[in-house]
Amino acid sequence: NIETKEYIVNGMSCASCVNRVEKAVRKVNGVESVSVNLATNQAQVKYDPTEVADEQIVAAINKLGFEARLKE
Ligand code: 9UX
Repeated sequence: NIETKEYIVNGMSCASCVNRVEKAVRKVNGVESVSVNLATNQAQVKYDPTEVADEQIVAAINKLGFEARLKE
């Protein structure tokens, strides 16, 4: 099964930031799709929870210098 989760991503200021985040998250094993919204500072990620955990998605974004967390 595929889960859909929303993350808050702080620190993005232009469209290239969006591309950087999407590219990095897309590379994570188990991620099926990612869509980042610059206006709302949110990322929607669809992934297989048997292959990847939230923490790994957050870490992939934070590694780029942004500040991500799971949306409550
Ligand atoms: Mo834009 Mo973002 O000039 O990491 S690429 S601010």
